[in-house]
Amino acid sequence: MLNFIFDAASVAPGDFTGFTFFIGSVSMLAATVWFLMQHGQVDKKFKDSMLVAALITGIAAVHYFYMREQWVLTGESPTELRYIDWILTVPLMVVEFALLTGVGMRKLFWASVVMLVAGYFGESGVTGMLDAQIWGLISGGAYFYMAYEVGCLTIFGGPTGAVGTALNSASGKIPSAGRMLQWYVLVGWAIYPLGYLMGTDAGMWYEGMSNIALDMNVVYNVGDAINKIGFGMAVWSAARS
Ligand SMILES: *C/C=C(C)/C=C/C=C(C)/C=C/C1=C(C)CCCC1(C)C
Repeated sequence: MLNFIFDAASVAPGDFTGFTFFIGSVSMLAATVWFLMQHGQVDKKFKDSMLVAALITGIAAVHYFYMREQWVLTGESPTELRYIDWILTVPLMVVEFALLTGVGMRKLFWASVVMLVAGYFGESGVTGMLDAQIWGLISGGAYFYMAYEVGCLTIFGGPTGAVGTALNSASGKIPSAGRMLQWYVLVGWAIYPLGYLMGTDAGMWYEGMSNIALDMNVVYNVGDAINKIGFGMAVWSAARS
């Protein structure tokens, strides 16, 4: 049953990108075990949050084992696997926000779908209609809307949507976790458009971004570690205090 872990092709020496896929797969698995174990230790109102954190890293772990496999065997970006992972885990992060704030998240859910579908179209080139830059702008618009809705702009005294209002008021279940969540969306999530720019820079004025020895996949893998494991740890530490 676990042959996707043990039969996986190994990473060649010097393949830094492959190495980050490997580290990603193992640390996602370890984080999942950790969150599941901590599930029994935290206060009742945090139990669902811990379970969702474990689900997020668990789903990612499976995808990372397959992504590593594809990278090692073909040397190509595992774009489909990557976006399947995201389309499952990002809405789960939205569920996590809902658990922390007690506010319904329908708008955030749909915005995340737009953000990821547009990103996939741009990165895969399957549509052939618009180029990566236009899809990137559409995706970025949905991201910006989410950041506004969650209240990221209030960090700078800016406006916010319903979710941000709930997060910033004491009515949220966990007010201090609210601020943390806003920083994750504002800074942690901003890693991804950087990776996207590096992966789709061919022929653009910013071509050469990808020459700084950082592959798009490395940037995405670091982003995932911060936003899936790091965010889960932050929820856990809020639950412990
Ligand atoms: C666990 C995975 C997470 C939290 C993935 C988040 C992904 C994003 C915030 C992606 C955003 C993108 C843009 C804002 C524009 C370019 C295309 C994307 C999809 C990379």
